[in-house]
Formats: sequence, structure tokens, C-alpha cells
Amino acid sequence: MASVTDDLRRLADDMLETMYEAPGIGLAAPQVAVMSRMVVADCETGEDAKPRPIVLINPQVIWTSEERSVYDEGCLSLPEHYAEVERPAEVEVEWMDLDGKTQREKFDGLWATCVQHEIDHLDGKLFIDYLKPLKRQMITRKMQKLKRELARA
Ligand code: GNR
Ligand code: NI
Repeated sequence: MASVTDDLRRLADDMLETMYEAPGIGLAAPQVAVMSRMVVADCETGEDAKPRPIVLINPQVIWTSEERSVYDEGCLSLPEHYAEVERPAEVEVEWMDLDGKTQREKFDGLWATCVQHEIDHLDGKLFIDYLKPLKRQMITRKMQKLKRELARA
């Protein structure tokens, strides 16, 4: 069993704080310039929903449903851009938790979308990679413009 270091625990804490602060429903380490395969998420978004922060280390999708679902996705790395993305409606994911224990769970609804979106980040993939070229180009051009403006500011 791989051991979880204090550094990884601190990273998880920092990432959860950043995610809730944003606010967002998920965050992947590469989004905060840490090249670790770690994801945090909490998709309990309802008014009186109980928070459920989860930390996934080395998450792997081990099963996907035939059924697809479409969700209007956004990303903290592409501020103010949203687009409909089709993904498997349900996924089963295996990961290591902060106790170094292997966990396996089937996700559906917003959780399924979010977990897939976050695992994509670990592989350098963004939701815009699923869009038609024209729509993707529209967003990447706006992001390049924003980047130039921020560099000059
Ligand atoms: O906060 C987020 N909301 C969201 C909405 C629909 C589909 C995916 C997401 S994830 C996003 C936060 C983020 O960018 N995580 O990488
Ligand atoms: Ni994202």
C-alpha cells in the first residue's frame, strides 16, 4: 500500500479550501500548478445539502455506462465560459484516499460529470476539447486575449 505523505494531506486541504472559496464543485492539482494526480470534489450543491468533500489520489475510471448525459459545464481554468458536454451518465471510479486505502464508488448525476471533468484535468484535457472546432476556437481565442491582458496589467 502506497503511503500518503503529509505533503499530500496539506495539498488536499489547500485544494479543498481553494475549491470552496472559488466557489467550485471540483478541483484538480494541475489547476493549481501541482503536477500530482490528485482531485478534490464536493457536488452536494443543494441549499440544505450536507457537505461531502472527497479527495481522490490516482483516480481511475474503471467502468462507464452506455447511457450518456449532457451537462452545461464550466471550468475554473476557463473563467466565464460554459458549454454543453456529453459524457457517460454513470462512472465507476477507483482511487486511493488520504488513509492510503483503495476506494471504489459509482457516481451519477453531477458527481459523474464532475469526476470525469477532474480526471480529464490530470491528463491535460479540458471540456472544450469535446466541443466542435469553431466553438472551441472561440473560447481559446478569448482566453488568449484575456491572458495577454493579464500579462500587461
Ligand atoms: O466548479 C465547477 N463546476 C462545474 C460545472 C459543470 C461541470 C464541471 C464543473 S467543474 C468546475 C470546477 C473546475 O473547473 N474543476 O476542474
Ligand atoms: Ni475544470
